[in-house]
Amino acid sequence: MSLLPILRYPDPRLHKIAKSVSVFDARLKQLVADMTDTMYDAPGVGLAASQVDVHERIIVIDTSETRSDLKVFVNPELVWTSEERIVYDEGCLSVPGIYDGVERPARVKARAFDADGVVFEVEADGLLAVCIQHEMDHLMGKVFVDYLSPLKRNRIKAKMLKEERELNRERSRTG
Ligand code: K2U
Ligand code: ZN
Repeated sequence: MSLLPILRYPDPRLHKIAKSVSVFDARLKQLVADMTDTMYDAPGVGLAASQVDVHERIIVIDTSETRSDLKVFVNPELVWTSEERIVYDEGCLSVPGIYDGVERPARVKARAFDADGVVFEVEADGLLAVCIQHEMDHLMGKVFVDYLSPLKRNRIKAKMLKEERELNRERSRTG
């Protein structure tokens, strides 16, 4: 069980664009395992490699109630999105404590490779559709607060920076 540190907004590394994976090897499998441990521990229903400062196109998702339906997406792409759109109250492990409405296509079809390099497709609606799009945004260097108004985004940025300063003060105090 290896937990990876999750970057906190507005860390500029969250805006790096991830590169495609070209080698499906033991390193990739170990990274997927560590990302999976980190997601379940957070807890979250998804995690993109960008959030753990690895800028490769890798996502892990588990939106099941029983936390027993892990989906691994390597080099994911959206092959279809619905005209119908929904607004979902999104959060993000990189922006803890902040939730706000984001409008996205209600249903999507995604194509990706699993950790063994086998291609698959998934059709999704509801939370899974939102999560796939949210995580794929991360791989493009986009955080959900980028969809909010500049006023809201600046207030969130200030709040996160204040919390980071307080966290750093606490860390230096406790050593
Ligand atoms: O990218 C992340 O930080 C993981 C998100 C995924 C997510 C974002 C928006 C909407 C759905 C999923 C975290 O899981 S946010 C925490 C959370 C947990 C349960 C349900 C929704 C959000
Ligand atoms: Zn996120």
